[in-house]
Amino acid sequence: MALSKINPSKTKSWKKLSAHFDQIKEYHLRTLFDANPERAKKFSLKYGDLFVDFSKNRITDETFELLLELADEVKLREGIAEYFSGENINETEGRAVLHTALRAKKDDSVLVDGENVIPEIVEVRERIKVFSDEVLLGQKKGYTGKTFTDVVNIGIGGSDLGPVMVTEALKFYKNHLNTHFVSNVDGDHVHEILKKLDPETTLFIIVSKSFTTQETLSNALTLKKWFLQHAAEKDVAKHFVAVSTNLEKIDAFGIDKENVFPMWDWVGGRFSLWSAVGLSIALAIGYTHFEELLDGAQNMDSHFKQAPFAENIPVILGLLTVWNNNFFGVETEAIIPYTQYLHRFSAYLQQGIMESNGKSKDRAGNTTSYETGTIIWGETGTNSQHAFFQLIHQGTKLIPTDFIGFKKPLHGDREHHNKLMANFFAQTEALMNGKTEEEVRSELNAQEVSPEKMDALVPFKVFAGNKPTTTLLLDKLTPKSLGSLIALYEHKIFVQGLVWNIFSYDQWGVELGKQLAKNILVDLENSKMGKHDASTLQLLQYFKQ
Ligand code: G6Q
Repeated sequence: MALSKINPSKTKSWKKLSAHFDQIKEYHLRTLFDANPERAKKFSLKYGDLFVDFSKNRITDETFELLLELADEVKLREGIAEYFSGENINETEGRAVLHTALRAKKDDSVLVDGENVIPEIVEVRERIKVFSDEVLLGQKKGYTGKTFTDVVNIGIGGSDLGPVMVTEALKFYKNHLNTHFVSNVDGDHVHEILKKLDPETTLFIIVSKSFTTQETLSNALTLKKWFLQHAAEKDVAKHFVAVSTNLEKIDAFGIDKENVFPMWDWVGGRFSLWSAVGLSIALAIGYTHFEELLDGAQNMDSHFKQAPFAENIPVILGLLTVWNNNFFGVETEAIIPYTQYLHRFSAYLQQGIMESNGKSKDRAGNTTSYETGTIIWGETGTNSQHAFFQLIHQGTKLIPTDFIGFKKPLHGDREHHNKLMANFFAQTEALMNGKTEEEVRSELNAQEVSPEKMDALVPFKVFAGNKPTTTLLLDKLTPKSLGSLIALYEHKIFVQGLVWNIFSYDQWGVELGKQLAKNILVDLENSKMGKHDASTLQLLQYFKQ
């Protein structure tokens, strides 16, 4: 079975949503809250230790009902069943999409081409456990008999962003190993990291699903060359590990078969941190924490699979994006975590969301007549308040924003945490309410500002408000809660892609640049120049001078 191929804009519910939008588009959130004292309660959900308040979105009861109708009409329920059961929903690559199987319970069964993949997954999990335990306990040693102190993950895109984001996010749980990430083919990146390493105590993990990625292979070769300036060829086996589906290519690199962790083509790179791609995570925080991360994701999977849509967090958040994107015409969404630990979270989600839903052909191959994937961006609060929040508050663009916060700080500093969270709540309140002319005038009055000055200042001090926000409040940043949070966004991606009738799990758009770069590299390394447009040719010649 394949995913439905229903043009959402032709459904009855979409048409109803359009008519409804015309009626309510000018409603102010203030008025909606005044009119219904139950609104906050009605538009909030709790699952485990995650509390989601989406009441500050520009919706009414009717919007909510119509969005749920849309989900039914585009056959979201059937789609979710296909997603989890290993159907080939990544049609253009002929693959299943099974990152959810990577965190499934041991006795679950998920069939790919008639074969249950769970036993293999469990076997690899066990190998990750044994390997990380041995490194952490000092049983695995480097070529001079010293225990490992540093781990370098060499990968890019999906083979880098997830591990970096999670190891940063869970730094509080970190052990004695230092983790480093080399991704950019910019030699300055790898050479900067090399300055911090000791060949005798460094473990290298080459992560590449295809094992053909130029950036990763170049960095891996540079690191191997550096290593061999200190050690012998036979020592490579002790210091280099690989995670890939391409076993032949790994063999040629000289990596010991024992040190090869498989992955599967039914796991997309950007969703692969739950597999052996997360080996650097297991090493950084220990296997038990890694398993808690998987557990948290598994919890969110159960919720997404089972909860009725009206109580289903990823479904609702996905539909809200559709509402904002396709009816309010918003182009971007900001994700603002109020914890420094999540400083790579938006960057990670930029790939997850934009590579998945940045498509303009529908599942039947037609150009979509409606907008699809939004632009994702963000930084941590409160820093972003002092940077770009001005535009969210008073700019001309409507930017729905997710605020992610935690009830408890990890280091227990309540004083700091209250200040941080006071800002967190203040922002969503300010974005919703804005500041009326009356409020501005009474404030200026209290400051005894002259009437002339007041008249001049008022227009600039008025905030329209009515900016949509969604608040996600968790208990504490733990491996488990992080796992749930990531899985929530993964499923939100699925919901949006399904509604928009696009294929979320391929990424053909990334290919063209890679192909051209190969040709241009030949031009850069040779005296003769290939065929290029006048601008590119001029730039290449200037670069080579
Ligand atoms: C993710 C993409 C992409 C991929 C990188 C690295 O979904 O497919 O970001 O992860 O291009 O690919 P390899 O793991 O094959 O080196």
